[in-house]
Amino acid sequence: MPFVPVLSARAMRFDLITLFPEMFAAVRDQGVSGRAHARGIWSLVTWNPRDFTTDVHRTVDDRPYGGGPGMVMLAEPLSQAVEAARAARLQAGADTPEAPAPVVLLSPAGRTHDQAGARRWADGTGAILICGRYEGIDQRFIDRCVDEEVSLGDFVLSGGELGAMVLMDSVVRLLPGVLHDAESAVQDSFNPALDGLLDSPHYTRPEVWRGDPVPEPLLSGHHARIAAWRREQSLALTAARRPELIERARAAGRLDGSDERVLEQAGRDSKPGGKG
Ligand code: 9WO
Repeated sequence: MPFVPVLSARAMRFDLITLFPEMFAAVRDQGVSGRAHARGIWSLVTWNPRDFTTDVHRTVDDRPYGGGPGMVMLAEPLSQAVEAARAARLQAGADTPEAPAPVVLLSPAGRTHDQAGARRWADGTGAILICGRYEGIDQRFIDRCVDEEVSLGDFVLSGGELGAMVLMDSVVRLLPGVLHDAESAVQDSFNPALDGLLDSPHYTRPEVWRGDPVPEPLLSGHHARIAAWRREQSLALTAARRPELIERARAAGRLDGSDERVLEQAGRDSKPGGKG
């Protein structure tokens, strides 16, 4: 009987096209993502467009056609860096010629990254992430070489690197074996167990801090009461801050009668003349 792998487990690999490779020490060496990297669960390789220039000045940018402030990244060094990354990924067996990793540009013009996106990325083999600098990137490189653009939100950064690190952190922590039980995604905001609601507040010692006590249910030792209190807190916080997430959870059939009663009461409490 021939062995036919259903889905071979490939280690996740990210290739970063960046003028500032040193920045990636933050995600590669620190915290949860750093530990997972040290254990070989994922890898990170940087490619500096400057190393693919051929002029004495190692030029990676030039003035914009049509005028305007700032400089624009040259297409050629970026393109050569991407080709080198793609070849190295195949060489390393990180992906196959049939299913090459996507080339992704971090840009405010992209589709907004979210937890569902992070879960999809966690099922893949990684990506070649393009980190822009200066005023922007020659559009011809984007048109020819970039498969998709991803945004972290409606703000502008000085470069794509921090965005790429945010993206990778959100993905790596979902890979099997990365989190211990103690820090498990089971209790995280946006974990399926929370039905898309915001997480309830957290407390640790001391029991009274500067006169403020820990909420009594958490000290009760009564697991059902604690779970009910946390659910109420999640529902009330989500209704107050992110009402669209309540709508989404309701539409997905994730709120039961008890949840709806909590929401009704929370709605009354938050209205003028209501309690609190
Ligand atoms: C900037 C930009 C602004 C408005 C509309 C589209 C845009 N694309 C870019 C762009 O690709 N800029 C490059 C990367 C070069 C300048 C610094 N860059 C950047 C990326 N700034 N901010 C981001 C970013 C990435 C992900 N999520 C939010 C912001």
